Amino acid sequence: MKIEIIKGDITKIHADAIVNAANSSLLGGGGVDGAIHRAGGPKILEECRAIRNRQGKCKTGEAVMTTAGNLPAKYVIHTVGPVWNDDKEKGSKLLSDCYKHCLKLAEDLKVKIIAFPNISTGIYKFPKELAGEIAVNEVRKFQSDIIEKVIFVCFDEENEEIYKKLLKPFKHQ
Ligand code: AR6
Repeated sequence: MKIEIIKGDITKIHADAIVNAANSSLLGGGGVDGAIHRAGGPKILEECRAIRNRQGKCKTGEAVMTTAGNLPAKYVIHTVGPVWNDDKEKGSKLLSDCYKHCLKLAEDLKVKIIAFPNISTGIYKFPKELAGEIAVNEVRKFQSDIIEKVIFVCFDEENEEIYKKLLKPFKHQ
């Protein structure tokens, strides 16, 4: 699996799936969630509502999928990251679960290229360095014959620098 870093807006990315850092209501919010719903249009929210009606809220660490409305991607995989509350062990486990469940769901959807935002590092205040370590570890651990490329989309410079540093040792593999 190739890993790439892009600095920018995930709603502009041409991937088979982009990941949304949602909340358990699945009904939208601020940050990347707001941007995805704004750019993707009402179809995404409609599908999120249908999921809620079917299975209720999405628990922290879990993931669900919708189509991507007007976005260039095919699918949006909505995952709910943990809110940082100083419990490093519990938070780390839940954030790892987000990446694992998104990758698993992407495989089920036969996704070749998937783009992740820096889940939980905005409104949910998860420490960026730790979140980056978890993201890179989970992606590197995940063995897939289906997913060919994972893109980490960093919106802010701090995250971009963190990811560059974390991925430097693997650059020539
Ligand atoms: N493209 C890529 N990354 C982005 C974009 C974008 N357009 N906009 C923001 N980011 P956040 P969270 C980055 O707050 O911390 C929502 O209200 C941002 O810089 O979007 O998981 C949900 O509904 C940060 O690095 O998500 C939840 O209630 C990263 O995306 C809550 O926020 C995540 O920041 C989830 O909080």
